[in-house]
Formats: sequence, C-alpha cells, structure tokens
Amino acid sequence: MTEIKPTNCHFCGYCCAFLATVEDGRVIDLKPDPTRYPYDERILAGCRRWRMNLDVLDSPRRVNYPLRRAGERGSGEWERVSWDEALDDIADRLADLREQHGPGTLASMIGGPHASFWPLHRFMSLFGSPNNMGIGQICWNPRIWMDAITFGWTVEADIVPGLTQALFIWGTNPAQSDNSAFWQTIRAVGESDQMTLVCVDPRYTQIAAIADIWLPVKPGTDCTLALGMLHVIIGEGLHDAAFVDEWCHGFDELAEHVKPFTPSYVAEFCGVDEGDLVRAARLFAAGRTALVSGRGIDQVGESVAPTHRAICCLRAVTGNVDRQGSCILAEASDFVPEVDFEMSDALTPEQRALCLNEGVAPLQCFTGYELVRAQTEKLGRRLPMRYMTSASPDLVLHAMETGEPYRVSALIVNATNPLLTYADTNRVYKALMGLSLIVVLDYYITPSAAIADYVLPCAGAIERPIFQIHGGVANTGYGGPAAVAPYYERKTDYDIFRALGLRLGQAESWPEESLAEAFAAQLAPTGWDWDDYCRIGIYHVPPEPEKHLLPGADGQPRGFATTTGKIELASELLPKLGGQRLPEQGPFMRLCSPALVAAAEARGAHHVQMLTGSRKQPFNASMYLENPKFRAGTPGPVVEMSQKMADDLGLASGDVALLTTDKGQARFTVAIARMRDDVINVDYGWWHPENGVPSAPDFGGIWESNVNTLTSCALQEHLIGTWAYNAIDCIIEKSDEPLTW
Ligand SMILES: Nc1nc2c(c(=O)[nH]1)N[C@H]1C(S)=C(S)[C@@H](COP(=O)(O)OP(=O)(O)OC[C@H]3O[C@@H](n4cnc5c(=O)[nH]c(N)nc54)[C@H](O)[C@@H]3O)O[C@H]1N2
Ligand SMILES: Nc1nc2c(c(=O)[nH]1)N[C@H]1C(S)=C(S)[C@@H](COP(=O)(O)OP(=O)(O)OC[C@H]3O[C@@H](n4cnc5c(=O)[nH]c(N)nc54)[C@H](O)[C@@H]3O)O[C@H]1N2
Ligand code: SF4
Ligand SMILES: [Mo]
Repeated sequence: MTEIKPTNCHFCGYCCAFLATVEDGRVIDLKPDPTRYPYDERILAGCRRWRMNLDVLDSPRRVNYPLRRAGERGSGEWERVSWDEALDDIADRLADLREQHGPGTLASMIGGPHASFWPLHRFMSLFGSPNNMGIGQICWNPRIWMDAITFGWTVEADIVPGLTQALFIWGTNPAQSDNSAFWQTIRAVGESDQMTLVCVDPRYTQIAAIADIWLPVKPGTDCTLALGMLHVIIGEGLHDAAFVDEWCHGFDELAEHVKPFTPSYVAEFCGVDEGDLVRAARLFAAGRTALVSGRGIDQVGESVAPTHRAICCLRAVTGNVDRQGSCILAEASDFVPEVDFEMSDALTPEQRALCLNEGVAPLQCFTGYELVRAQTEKLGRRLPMRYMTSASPDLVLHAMETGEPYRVSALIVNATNPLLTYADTNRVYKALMGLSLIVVLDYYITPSAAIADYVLPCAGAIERPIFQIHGGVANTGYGGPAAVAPYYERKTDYDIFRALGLRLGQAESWPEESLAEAFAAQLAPTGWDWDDYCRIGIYHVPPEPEKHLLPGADGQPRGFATTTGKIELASELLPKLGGQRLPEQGPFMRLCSPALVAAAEARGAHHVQMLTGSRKQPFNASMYLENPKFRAGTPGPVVEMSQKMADDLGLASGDVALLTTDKGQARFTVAIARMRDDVINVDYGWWHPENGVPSAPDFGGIWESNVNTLTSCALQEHLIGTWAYNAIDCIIEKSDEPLTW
C-alpha cells in the first residue's frame, strides 16, 4: 500500500517540511511540503542536502542493530547484540560504577542541534549527575547568559523591511551557515537602499561583499570595537536619552567607562578604518537597528562575556531593545519549558555540589543559574538548566585523567563526534581510552563511536517526530511527525534513555511510552493536540514589542526582569560572580608557548593568528563528507589566507601547510581568500568516512587534517568556562608530505 505522509528533514535547524511516499513501511520518495512551515522555495533551492535524506535513511554505513565491542577498545571488532542484552548490561554497569564512585561518575557529551537533548538530560538528572558536556559554552550560551543578565531575557533580531534602518551582521556568516532563507533576506538588505548593511568579520565573506561597511576586525577585539562605537554614540549625544533615562541602569558609569575608547585608539587596536568605525557607530544610533551575532564572537576566550555585554549596551543606549525593527524579547513558552522536561530540579543539593564548574566558572553552574533564575522568574521565565550549567570539558577530562575530585568513569556520547569537534583531540582521545564504559548513540560508526563499548543505533529524521524548540527560550516549536517506524532495530534517543531509565528505577519519570506521546504532553498546556500540531507544523506566538511598558501586578509598568528592573548597562549581578560590572576587553588565548615560537621562527616558520571552523556548505562539522557529489566540489580541508600572507609565508595555492601548536599538528591544502592579511582560517571536522568503518590507529584519518588536534579546552575564561576556536595562534610552515585528500 502506498501512502503520503507528512514528515521533516533534520539535516539542519530549519527542519523543513516534506511529504514522504511510503510503501510497506519504507520511504520511496520525498517532496517538499508547501502546506507546512517552514516551506520556502528559496531554502529548498539553496539547500544541497535534503536530497540525501533517502540515502541516509538506508545508507549501508548506518548502524542498524546494537553493537558491542568485541576486541580491544578501538580495534574495530564488533558483535551484534539484542537491545535487552545491551541495555541490561549498560544499566548494570552504570549502577555498579555509581555505587563505587557516586553519581557524578557518569558524564555525557552532546553536539549541535541534531536531536532533542532533553531525554539524555532527563536521564542524567535522574541518575544524579551534573556532568553533561556540550558545545553550549562556545555556541549560544554566552549570548543567552548576557542577554538574560542585561535585559532579563533573550532577544532575537527583528528585521522589518521599511522599518529597520540598519542591519549589523557581527561574527556570523549566514551565507554559509544558514541554508539560505535568512541569507536571502540579508541579500535583499544588501540590494536595498532603505537599509544599511554592516559586516563585522575578519574575512571578506559573502556578507562583507554586499555590505555598505565591512569592519575587518582583528579576531577577538570585538569588545573594544563595541566600546569604541559606544564612545562615538555617547560622545556625540546620539544615544536615545529618553529611553536611557527611564529604562537603563548605570548610564553615567558606562559613559565614563567608554571615554578612553577614542576612534583612533580603537581603530588601531581592532585594525579597522577609523572613518568606517565612526560611520558604523553613527548608523547604529540613527534609527531602528537590528543585529545578529554568531559563533565568531562566541569562541574568543576571555572576551566572550564582555563582547556580548558591550553589544547589549549598544542595543540599549540606542533604544534598540524590544522595539519593532530592532530586536524583540522572546516570551516564555506556553508549552512545558525545557527545564521541566529535562527534570533539572531532580538533582539533589548533594548532586548539584558535584558540579565541577562551581567556583571555577561561577556563572555556568548552579550558583550562577539560581542567581539568574531569581531574576528571570520575576516575569515567569526560566532558562534550560542543563545547557546553562553544562560542565567544562577541561574539568571533566581532568576528572577522567586523575580521578580528582572524583572518578569520572563512564560516558554517554549523543549526536556528537568529539574526536573531531571537541577541542584538543589528543587529550580527548587519551582520556576516553581510559574510561570503563563508553556508550555512543549515532547513525554511524564515527571515529568517536569507534572507541565505544556500545554503539546504539539511532532513529533519525523521518523515522522520528520533531518538536524543535531551541532550548525553549521562545514561544516557538516546530517540526512534525515521523513518516515511518524506525528502520531495522533503530530506536529514537527518547526510547533509549527511557529504556535505560526504567532499568535504573526512573519509571515514574518516564510516563510517556514514546517520543510522540512525550511531545504531545509537552504541547498540552497550549491547548493543541498532537494532530493539530502535525497538520500545521509550528506552534508560534509572535512576541509583542515593548513589553516593559505592560502593567505589572502593582499596575505600574513591569520593566525588565533584572535586579534593578531596568536594562543593566552596569551589571549588578555579574560582580557577585566575579564578573565585570562594565565590559572590558580580555587577553587572547595563546596555544603556542614562547619556546615553540622561538624554535619555529629559528627554522623559518611563522607565528600567526588563526580562526577555525568557519562554516561551509554543503558540509556540517564532521558530517556528509562521504557524499561524492559534495566532495567533487570540495575535495578536502584547506587553510585560507590572503595573497599577501601567502607571499610573506612563501606559500602558494595548492601547497601543503603544516600547522603546529603546543597541542599538536595538522596539515592542510593552502587556498587564497580575501581576508585580513594577518589571519589564517582553517577548516574543521575533516576525516575519511568513505574509507569504511574507522578503527585504530588512524580512526578514519583523524590525525591528518583535524584542526582540533591544535586547539585547547583549558579553562581560561572564568565566568562561563568557554574555550576558544577563534582568536588563537599557531605556527605555520610548508610541508613536503602529500595529503590523502
Ligand atoms: N575547531 C572548531 N571546533 C568546533 C567548532 C568550530 O567552529 N571550530 N564549532 C563547535 C560547534 S559551534 C559545534 S555545534 C560543534 C558541532 O559538533 P558535533 O555536533 O559533534 O558535529 P557533527 O559532525 O555535526 O556531529 C554530529 C554527529 O551526530 C550524529 N547525529 C546526527 N543526527 C543525530 C541524531 O538525531 N541522533 C543521534 N544520536 N546522532 C545524530 C552524526 O552522525 C554525527 O556523527 O563543533 C564545535 N567544534
Ligand atoms: N554549512 C554549515 N552550516 C552550519 C554548521 C556547519 O557545520 N556547516 N554548523 C551549525 C552550527 S552548530 C552553528 S553554531 C552555526 C554557526 O554559524 P555562524 O555563527 O554563522 O558561524 P560561521 O559560519 O563559522 O561564521 C562565523 C564568522 O565569524 C567570523 N569570525 C571568526 N572570529 C571572529 C572574531 O573574532 N570576530 C568577529 N567579528 N568575527 C569572527 C568568521 O570569519 C566567520 O565568518 O552554523 C550552523 N550551520
Ligand atoms: S538541510 Fe536544512 S534547509 Fe535543507 S531541507 Fe533539510 S532542514 Fe531544510
Ligand atoms: Mo554550534
């Protein structure tokens, strides 16, 4: 029998709607569904991935049955076991390890937004461990924290043609990172003479190419750049004095603070043109300005929090907060918020005390969370707790390596490939090789799965329902139903964590028998049932602007959910956690010791600034590299640099360059690109999935061109506990050894 079933792609965060033709439980065709969110011809025309769905659904590389390690860790020998055998054994071993070392002995790792992570987090909360590691600290959390601390909640850009006068794209490159709907909006802005486009990026991206002003900032100096813009705005009296008087706290202090940041000093420090800096500042203050930032400023080490805070101040003094055409504060969700679904409050005080970040990254821990929660709760909002308290990899790896302050002996790896995507591959590899138990949930045997004890086969998009809520910080969730039951013996992540939970005494907390039932329960407070949602594909209540003017319980305007009830230019909360009252530029993270640099320079190698991981279509981190059509256009990873830099280094396009830091080495093909002359840009995520199942010693080629063999997760930023993938340094020299790409 042939049926047409609604479903969704999940190869990126858009979760585009599709109609699947299903025959005997198998999908034989897939077409975009114009009736459901977020159908947009521009997305589908720009997207090269979605046609891969059928291949991925039944790829010969997929793991279809639970696999147990049969030989040495990493040997590549696997045996197929039943789900009961796998789950019983994993649950028994976890219970034993918890008995021996306490509940913190189990850690987890997650990756980008490939799946819903609350089932894992619920399992961890109920198991009693706060040790989830994630990419949050270097992707998302910094902005969410600083917005919540400054404005009382998070903001989203509100680009309204005819209303928005300027759009700042700051440290993000949607032309490559976003499958084109937002990029098309930016393109339209670039072409329109009603909106001015400003790009802040060390590279001449496609956005820079269409921008009215390109500020090619030196990596990691964005905080100073924003302070310089504030200097111009306040110095020239361009700020929104009425808004500032009524709604901002600490303006005089900020004005004093930015006085030294003169355009000439800032232009020199940031490496930008002084005239462009002044023009950009005036533009920001001239009317309704929208700003979108990204990974570029989330991954700059010690300056992460102050950079976001300085941008918050820019928005606030110009009145561009919760204002149509600028940015809008999101609303609490009508559906059950992530924090309740992940059952974060189930951790006992003793279990919370196991959080390794306490006292070391004082915001990104329960102490910090509770301080911020006391504020955001004034207006009924709570951030997701597991993401915002996620553990510093540096500290968890240290516990794995040394048993201090307690032994971390077991690890669940869910939808991530840490040997390619976490910082410091050598360290991650060694620490993981010493663990008692590693369980990986993935579609494939990735290099990281290759060192597991168990690889559990996950159902992916089309085989599972989706309710994508981005941490639940807005009143929006989208997706749809599964078109088919999972193929072979695959299970959804929810089913796997529930099954483990039932074996470990968590039955009461997993009332819904399936992911679809759980999503239906999550939606229940909205009054929608699962079928309504699946038909429409999105639950979305657009937030109103200027909510601070709404009457509060006492009939007065309710203001902002901060300590003072106003937008805190000067933060009352951050100093309590050892943070800054006003934003100040921090030092840069160094990956090359003076000895390494001296030795390198003595042999004619160069010490340069590096960016890593700038996104490129059609790839995503370590995924889709095996697709021959994709690889035909992009055969392998490159290190990009300007022609001038290449000439200075004696390198030419197509040469092989060896990169070195204190952490390790990796080699890349040289490519010439337009960008600052003092920076190189290095691809990330590369390995050889096409070579078959990875195993020791080369694990599918992870020691050749893996930029994370150069990076470090050493805790150098003492508020959120972020590490750095940008604004770092390395040694570069020519290599005569050919690459395998
Ligand atoms: N040097 C450097 N490192 C970086 C970055 C950088 O810019 N530079 N960026 C960082 C950032 S922002 C991020 S988000 C991370 C991304 O890092 P990861 O998320 O680790 O990267 P991916 O390669 O996308 O790995 C996803 C894995 O999940 C599997 N997968 C996909 N969907 C599902 C699913 O539904 N369920 C399960 N169980 N598995 C699934 C895939 O097969 C793949 O193996 O990398 C970080 N690392
Ligand atoms: N094709 C593709 N798309 C993706 C992903 C992918 O792996 N592949 N990953 C997804 C994920 S997990 C994420 S987090 C998003 C990230 O999406 P984006 O935030 O758009 O990340 P990038 O595309 O890397 O763009 C970051 C930009 O910041 C610039 N930059 C680097 N350092 C600095 C700095 O110090 N200051 C400033 N101002 N700019 C700097 C870089 O040159 C780069 O152009 O993309 C998502 N989309
Ligand atoms: S990859 Fe992303 S943009 Fe492309 S179809 Fe899938 S969800 Fe949509
Ligand atoms: Mo990310």
